[in-house]
Amino acid sequence: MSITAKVLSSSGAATDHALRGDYNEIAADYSVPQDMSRYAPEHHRLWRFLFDRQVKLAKTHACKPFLDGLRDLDVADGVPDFERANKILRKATGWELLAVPGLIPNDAFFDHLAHRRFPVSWWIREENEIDYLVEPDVFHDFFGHVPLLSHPVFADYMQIYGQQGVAAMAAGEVKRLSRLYWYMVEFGLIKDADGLRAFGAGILSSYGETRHAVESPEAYRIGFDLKRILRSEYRLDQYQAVYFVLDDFQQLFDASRGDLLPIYGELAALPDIKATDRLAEDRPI
Ligand code: HBI
Ligand code: FE
Repeated sequence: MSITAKVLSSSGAATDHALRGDYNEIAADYSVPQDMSRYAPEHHRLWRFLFDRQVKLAKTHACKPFLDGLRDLDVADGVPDFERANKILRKATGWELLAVPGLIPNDAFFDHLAHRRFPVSWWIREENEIDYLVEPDVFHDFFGHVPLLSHPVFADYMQIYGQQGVAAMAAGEVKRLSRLYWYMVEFGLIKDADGLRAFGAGILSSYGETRHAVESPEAYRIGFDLKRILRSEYRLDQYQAVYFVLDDFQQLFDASRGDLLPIYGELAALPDIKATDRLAEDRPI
């Protein structure tokens, strides 16, 4: 099997087309060097366009730890140099970034997280796909995911998630656990001192979804519930129908740290919940 076929079959990838990245020069852990000379002026210009548009909106729509982390990274000028960011991250929480060609298989992805390494796609999207792309690029991965890695509790949560991923693979429960990544790390909301704010990377790297998730009366927002999340299907190609809202990151960490096998066992007897379902026991926010 080719490398990209292996990645596609085991990454939970949302794609039915060939992967964009070049997987020919990867190391055993799927990393590649981030060669800054590969970025042309138009790539930096596109980063600045996305960055400026998103940072304005984030000021009123993102939670404070995200904004603090983003400010400390100081990446307004162009596609960030991961080594420079690593100096900041290592000092803050011990995390580091590693460049990858795109999606990587689940086992490699979970192993990196379990060791406090976050894989970041090095390439940036094209001008004609500013608002929607299928695979994660450097703007999604870096702007969306990296700022919160400097928050101590969220940083610990991401490592726990990687460890849970390794355990879920052994138990054949990756599909269920992936819903936790989706509804929290990608599409999570939090209620903080400023009100309802976003922290998920899928939200905060998207102009449209940031407004939809935080402002839209059509969005269904309910209190965090681990079992409800693990049972809930999700949408790949539309804004989410439901968002889960944390009280704080400690709540997420506490719910996710124990042995999840008994919970998977309990949920096996229950039906999945459709992405658009609204249940009587939900706690609307
Ligand atoms: N690879 N680069 C990359 N980024 C991801 O977010 C990612 C991945 N491989 C697998 C994967 N995600 C999923 O396993 C999880 O999100 C559950
Ligand atoms: Fe992501």
